[in-house]
Amino acid sequence: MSQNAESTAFRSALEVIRAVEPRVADAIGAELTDQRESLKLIASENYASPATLLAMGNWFSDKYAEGTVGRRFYAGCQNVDTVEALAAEHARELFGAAHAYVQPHSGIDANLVAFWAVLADRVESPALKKAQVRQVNDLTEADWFALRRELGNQRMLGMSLDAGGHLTHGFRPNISGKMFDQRSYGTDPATGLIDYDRVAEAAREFKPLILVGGYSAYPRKVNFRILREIADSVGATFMVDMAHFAGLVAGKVFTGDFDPVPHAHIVTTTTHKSLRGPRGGMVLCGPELADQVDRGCPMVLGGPLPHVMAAKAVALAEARRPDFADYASRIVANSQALAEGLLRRGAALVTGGTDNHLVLIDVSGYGLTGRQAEQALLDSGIVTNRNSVPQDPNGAWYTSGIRIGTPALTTRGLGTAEMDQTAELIHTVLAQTTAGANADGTPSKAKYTLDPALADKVSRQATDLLAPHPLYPGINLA
Ligand code: DSN
Repeated sequence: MSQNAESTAFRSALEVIRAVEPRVADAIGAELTDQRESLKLIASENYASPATLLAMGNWFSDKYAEGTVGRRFYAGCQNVDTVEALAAEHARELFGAAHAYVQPHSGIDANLVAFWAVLADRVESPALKKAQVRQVNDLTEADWFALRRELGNQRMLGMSLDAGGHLTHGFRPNISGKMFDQRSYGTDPATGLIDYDRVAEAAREFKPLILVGGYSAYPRKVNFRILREIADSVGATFMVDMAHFAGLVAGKVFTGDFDPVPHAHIVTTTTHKSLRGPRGGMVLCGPELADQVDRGCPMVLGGPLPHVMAAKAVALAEARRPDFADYASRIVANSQALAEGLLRRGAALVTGGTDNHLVLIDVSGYGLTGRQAEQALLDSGIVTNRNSVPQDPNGAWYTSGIRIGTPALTTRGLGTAEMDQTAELIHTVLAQTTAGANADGTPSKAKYTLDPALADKVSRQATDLLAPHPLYPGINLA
């Protein structure tokens, strides 16, 4: 691929946009500059390839395509069929799954599709059976009442939010917490690790319909074989949300007991995190759940986004190349180097380290809340996000943690030596930041003091660290 082609493509696109609304063209250009200049350590973000980005900016966006490949509710979907079938084929091959549904617009959507598929498959309800065989109009008022009661009484067991679980695994701020009677399993307070015996105990007591594995802030591998055994022992469906670590599964860093696909009944993911594709979601499952999963649209999804499915096909093709496995193993090497660098400088890490793409710093050791730490780091050119730690005394808004991840910097080409320098920058900022006070003298969870000269110095050091690894080196918008 000539660098010239990439530059020409993006420059021309911006020129066309600028002719209509220059402020949008300017914002797009500014976003590239900002991303190029910041040390991006948000564990759920990455940089998609130019081919993936370009696959989204076209007339596929104009097409309605409800239904599935070859069975649409709209005419003229032959080209959408091509890209959706390609994305699904790449996903099946990449993950060794029997079935892939690539329409979900996001991770939440993918989880909703999966929840609905499991409910439809598992809930014993004559009314639901009628509804499923397209006799919806035959349902009486009493049937509907029974249907709502039966669906509304189902149980879900997922990882607790402060231990690293995700909102969509049955927590109140998300619809899943309103749909399901939810209980959660935490981590061992001494080690920060999942205690599988406790999960089994909780499953025996609670008898969930769905056991959910997966996380958004747990820095360790999860043994999905054991979780499947627990699910089987109580007759639960085992669902894994691998949104955060899908790239590590695709890149064969997580294999055997740590690969969810052979163990779970149903697996959901986003496509834009460690998998490095476009923003979107996906569901993988065996043949038993495939029909229900394919009803995702219009059951819970709006019309599929063909332009994003085209980009998923491109990104998944990229992830099937041998160099993606190398990328995935470098993500983890970098994460471990970052963890070691922080530990050596005295930081406290949840679980004492990492074996995936993320590190969770307990910043209470620096006398800070997560919010204070996040802002001080941002002032210094380091983009992270605050996150709860297990049994967090500061709640989900202020938190006591900072979550950092390496997928994005690894895409840029930074390696383990630079991770040690990154650890030095993070530690310097956190050690030099002091918590502030409210007007009445009580400790503030948001205010902080950091010498602006130090923040500037760290910002410059971060820029120097990035300089040998330009982001999108093939794209010159000037
Ligand atoms: N918002 C994503 C994250 O940052 O982990 C998960 O949905």
